[in-house]
Amino acid sequence: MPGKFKKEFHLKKNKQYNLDIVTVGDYVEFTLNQDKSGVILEVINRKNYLSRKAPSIKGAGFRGERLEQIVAANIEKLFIVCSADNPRFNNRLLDRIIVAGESANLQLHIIVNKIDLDFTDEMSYWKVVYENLGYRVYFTDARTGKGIEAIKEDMQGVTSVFWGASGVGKSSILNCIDSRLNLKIGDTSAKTNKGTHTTVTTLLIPVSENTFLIDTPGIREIEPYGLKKEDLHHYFRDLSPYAFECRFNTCTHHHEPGCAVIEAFENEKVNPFRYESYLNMLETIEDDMLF
Ligand SMILES: Nc1nc2c(ncn2[C@@H]2O[C@H](COP(=O)(O)OP(=O)(O)O)[C@@H](O)[C@H]2O)c(=O)[nH]1
Ligand SMILES: [Mg+2]
Ligand SMILES: [Zn+2]
Repeated sequence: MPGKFKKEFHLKKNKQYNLDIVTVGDYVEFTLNQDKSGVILEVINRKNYLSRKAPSIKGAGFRGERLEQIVAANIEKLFIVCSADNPRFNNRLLDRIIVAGESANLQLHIIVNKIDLDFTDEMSYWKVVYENLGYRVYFTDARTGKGIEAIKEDMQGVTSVFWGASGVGKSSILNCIDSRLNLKIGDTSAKTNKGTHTTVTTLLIPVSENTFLIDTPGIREIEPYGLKKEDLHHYFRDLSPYAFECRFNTCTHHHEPGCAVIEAFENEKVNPFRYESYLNMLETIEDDMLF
């Protein structure tokens, strides 16, 4: 991509701070050189994209604000990958990824991998919670291939991104889906019980003519980008129906009088872990964000 183009792009976007001018899944116009290298002339407008707040100082803008990091563009489905254990299932992280996926308008599915490590059957509880929200939940064991067939069927004909914490088994699952892939698999470090980052770049993998998979590096943290406190409930399917009945239309469902979400929580109409998760996310959204 020529440097001149980068500059023009930033001017055109009128200081809309995107870290990534071109990302995985983008369609581009390009010229092909004789040596088979290419020069990008134009990035076609994205239908949608999945993003988060850039995690580190590397992603800080000139005034210190954290920029948007785009994971992938032009996607239909997001398969959120969790593991039953090693690393331990974390419902708050799952809810954060759900918010990022919902706000990008993706079809969401949840994979609970390493189901062989669920000795207490805890995951059956969570399966019901998320299926009641309308998300399909797959139980898989990527080491034996158990449960992978259903995922294979549901990803036909679309572009799917696989996203989740490091070490949950994203690359292992993709290797099961297509044995030709041979993606590198990491070791979960016994010391921290956290995954090591084996997948370092995001890869778009063609499986068949219209079916594409995107493998992503694992994440430790996720904060959705550009979210306002009063909009967060839109991405919690179980809370949003109550939000219409709140006294104030700017209600954040935290402490406000006449809040129908709080009332629903108190009357045990919403799952307490989900409401807790909502509050936890609400707290991490800064009040005066620049958009
Ligand atoms: N017990 C168990 N281990 C798994 C399973 N799937 C993957 N693993 C292991 O988990 C580790 C991380 O896998 P990897 O695919 O690299 O995870 P990624 O970081 O999400 O891509 C590797 O040691 C895998 O062998 C599973 O279903 N059960
Ligand atoms: Mg990986
Ligand atoms: Zn409210």
